[in-house]
Amino acid sequence: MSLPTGAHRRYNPLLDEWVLCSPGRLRRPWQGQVESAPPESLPSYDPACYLCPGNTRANGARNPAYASTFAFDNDFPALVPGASQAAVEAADGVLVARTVSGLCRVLCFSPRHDLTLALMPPAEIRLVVDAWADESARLGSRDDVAHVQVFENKGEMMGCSNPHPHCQVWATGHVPSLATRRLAGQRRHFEATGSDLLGDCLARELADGARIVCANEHWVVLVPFWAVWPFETMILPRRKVADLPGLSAEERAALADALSRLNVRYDNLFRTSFPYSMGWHARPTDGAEHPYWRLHASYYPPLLRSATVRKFVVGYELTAEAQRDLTPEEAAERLRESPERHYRLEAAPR
Ligand code: H2U
Repeated sequence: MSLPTGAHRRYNPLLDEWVLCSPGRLRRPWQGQVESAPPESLPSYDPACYLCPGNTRANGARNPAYASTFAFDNDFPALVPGASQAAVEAADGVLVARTVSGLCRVLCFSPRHDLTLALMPPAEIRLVVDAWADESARLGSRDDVAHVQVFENKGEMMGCSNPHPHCQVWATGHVPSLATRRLAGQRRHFEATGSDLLGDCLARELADGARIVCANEHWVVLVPFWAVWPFETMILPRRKVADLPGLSAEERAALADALSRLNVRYDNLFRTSFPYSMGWHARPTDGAEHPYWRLHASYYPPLLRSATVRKFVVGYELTAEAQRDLTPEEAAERLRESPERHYRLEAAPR
């Protein structure tokens, strides 16, 4: 497909929205805010960390001396299970409020305080993949859970409260807003064409190649055609699988490889521990089949020009439409060219 070289809009069929793409605008000068770079090295154990093995958490509970992954109920959950509260719906024809219920979990990736997925070997990342799948299966099988969201905030810039490698899992009795839009987008395409939207996108991306970052036998990492964040990526399974528990042993091992390669490329891009929010988009567990749903993950990193200059979602973007300067094709090329050997391990023997 030959794309316009000047300003244009791209359609996101998953969320039914447009993004304004303004190639070349990155040439403008920047005299705005400069962030501080994260510390280059952390201790492998921090006695003051709430998530390190053997330490006491903020509510007084003690973590076990865990040796790989460790999951626990969030001590400050955003939602609590439904049985503990009365359901209330308030609506006056315009304003609506509804009681919601859910469960919140925290999952530590490693006992090591100083690691990130970019610095962990694929064999250890594989244990994280298994933990994501186990948490999703256990929470998703509950009658009072309609949707499970696995997400990771990494870096102070993304509001992460603790550098110890961890993610969160929120299970809710309702399907949240963005998942509802992803559902509608995939269903619309399925009803119109009989095939799955992300499978059709993947076929086009593999044929074109311009937005592919890296790939292996089971997974493809690409910059979405409609990406909003400068270095936003999506991880897609080659097989149409709806959720993390549905992944085979080989797919899980291959996912660990893909995650490692993507995270190393991210860190190498600006030679910094790359901040991001990421999340898995799995089929809702509301009991419906949703045959058009394909599992996918999104990475939303805020950095734009360097380790210390970020993109701000403000101005036109808050008031009119998402906008990007760097094209998705340029971003994919930069990530493709980014080495797969972590810059902090350059001196280490191979
Ligand atoms: P974030 O870094 O993404 O905020 O996740 C950390 C979570 O860990 C956060 O939701 C929880 C916070 O409530 N937490 C505990 O449950 N216990 C603690 O002792 C510290 C942090």
